[in-house]
Amino acid sequence: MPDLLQIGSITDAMRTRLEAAFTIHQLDDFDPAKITHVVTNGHDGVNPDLMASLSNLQVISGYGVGYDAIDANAAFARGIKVTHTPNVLNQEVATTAVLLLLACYREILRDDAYVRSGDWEAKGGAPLTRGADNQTIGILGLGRIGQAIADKLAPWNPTIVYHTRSKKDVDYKYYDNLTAMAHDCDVLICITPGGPSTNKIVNAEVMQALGPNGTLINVSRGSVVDEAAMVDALSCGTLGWACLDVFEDEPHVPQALRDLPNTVLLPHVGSGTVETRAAMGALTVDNLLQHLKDGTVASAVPECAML
Ligand code: NAP
Ligand code: 8YV
Repeated sequence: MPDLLQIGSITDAMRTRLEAAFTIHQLDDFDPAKITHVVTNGHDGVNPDLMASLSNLQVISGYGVGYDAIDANAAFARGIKVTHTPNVLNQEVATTAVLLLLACYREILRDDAYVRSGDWEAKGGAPLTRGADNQTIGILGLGRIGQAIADKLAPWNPTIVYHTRSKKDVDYKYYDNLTAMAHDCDVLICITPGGPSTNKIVNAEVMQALGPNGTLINVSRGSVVDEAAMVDALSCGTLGWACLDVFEDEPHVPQALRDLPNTVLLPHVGSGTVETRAAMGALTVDNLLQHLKDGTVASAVPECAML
């Protein structure tokens, strides 16, 4: 059987299907020259030195749509197919973004604590919250998931605007300048890929433009937002609120961010339901098994689509 290198954890369902077709190796026990296939995830990716050492590598199958932890251009140059799991997680990640927005506006965490602590009985009704209807919501990255977020927000009657590098064929207002868009928004939702082109594009200037009444939601990658600048902006009130599923150095979240009351923090669970992770796992394995069968893959990343 061909030799597969496993990087990071895989689910039992994935293991069962993979064991029937591959000899699975762990990182502490493999012969680099024998490995033809790799299974990994969005967080671990493949270290460049490791990739260089796998002289017979043919496929890297990523469990997740984001592949910023894999050098897809280097893989393409060697004829290695990189695959990912687009579309099957669009609705789940969009739900997470909407959940964060609503939790923040309606102070769900504060009010839950208000009931549990006995403050309701002791002090009377909780302070009022912000209404989430009729907001201007800027989407940074109107791709598969960004569009699903826009669709899912419709019942709250938002004005959707967006920023991407290229204008899309949609009716929403397009901004070619992120700071200008942030200035006009109540909420900025980040859902671009990570990597060099988006590194810290949500900087101090963008957050200042979003302003003291603004809410920043990041469900993309921690690298997209300047985390230190965000802590400063939230601490001194130049940015109102932040709702974060992703961080610069996961799973380490700066203590300053944890101590702030104007944040909602999640442990990178945008796609983290049983149903969606099962669909992602199935596609991750499908790509590997299809390659064994006929040399093709089901969902290559764009850089490797021509291979
Ligand atoms: P996609 O369909 O490729 O959409 C990406 C969008 O970002 C496109 O509209 C693209 O438009 C825009 N974009 C790319 N680079 C940009 C830049 N430098 N400046 C501005 N806009 C840029 O990807 P997707 O499937 O929606 O996934 C998006 C990302 O979400 C993933 O790559 C991943 O990092 C993240 N994600 C997170 C979770 C989670 O658990 N939190 C789960 C799934 C995905 P242009 O090319 O025109 O710029
Ligand atoms: C995964 C993600 O949890 O798909 C992505 O890009 O960020 C998440 O769905 C991550 O890839 C870890 O596997």
